[in-house]
Amino acid sequence: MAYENIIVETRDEVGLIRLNRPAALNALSAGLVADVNHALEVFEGNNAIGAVVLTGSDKAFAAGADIKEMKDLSFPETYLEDFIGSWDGVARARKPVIAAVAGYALGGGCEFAMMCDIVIAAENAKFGQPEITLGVIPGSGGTQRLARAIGKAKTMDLCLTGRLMDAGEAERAGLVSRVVPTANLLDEALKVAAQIARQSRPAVLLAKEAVNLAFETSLAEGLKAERRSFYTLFATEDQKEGMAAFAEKRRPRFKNR
Ligand code: CO8
Repeated sequence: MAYENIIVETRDEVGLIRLNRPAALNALSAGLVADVNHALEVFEGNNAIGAVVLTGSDKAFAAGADIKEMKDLSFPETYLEDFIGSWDGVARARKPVIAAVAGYALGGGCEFAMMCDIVIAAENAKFGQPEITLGVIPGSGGTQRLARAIGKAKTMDLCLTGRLMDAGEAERAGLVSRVVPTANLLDEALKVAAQIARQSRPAVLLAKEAVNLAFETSLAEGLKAERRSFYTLFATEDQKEGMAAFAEKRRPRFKNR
């Protein structure tokens, strides 16, 4: 399907979504978010796809929600219509989504990246929650997911001053898992996604669910759920195959993919 605001491709078992509003530095408009949600739903329903990469351009992953589109909205229009209520499709994906971030990831762009499961940053990446400089605050995780990812001190600093954080600081703070040369960003992200897509799908989905639970439940409940999922995977052929392959010193051939 052709989209107006994104480019969608598949690379073997990996789905690739590129944000594509270059004139607006990939600012997140309602149309762009609807396109991303739709493309993700298609990948979710496609058994041939095991992981998704979400990326932008070398200059911008996304420079935030589209300020020109929202500047004249009133409180009732935002609240009663829940203006960004459906903008968390990325966070609702069950398959792993990897953000490949080059350039600006600001405001909703940073929040979009944080909805992904792994964030890989190019050396030129810049993260920030500059909403305060527009007279508002983050609206989709910039105070919540960011605080869980990098702690209170830096989250307060970023949200209250609106300053940007470079890739090195973002990696040290724990927001991104790896920093790579800008020219290699997409290849590295696709490699990581392909590696995930090769694993047993039930194990991948349960691993993602279990890690996410760590941010939503008590340690005791999280450990119980983790153990239950661990035991459950012994009901899969892939567990037999994975452990047999180890014992036989060969690569596993997982079927549930
Ligand atoms: N919205 C609309 N247009 C934008 C945006 C944006 N967020 N960012 C950039 N643009 C446009 C510019 O207006 C400009 O358009 P034009 O050529 O027509 O004037 C074009 O993109 C290029 O931008 P600049 O000329 O400003 O490029 P620079 O390289 O000089 O500067 C910056 C790049 C620093 C990124 C600068 O563009 C900037 O500060 N942008 C705004 C960043 C920002 O404040 N983002 C937060 C927005 S609020 C928000 O995200 C709320 C989130 C709500 C929840 C979202 C859920 C996912």
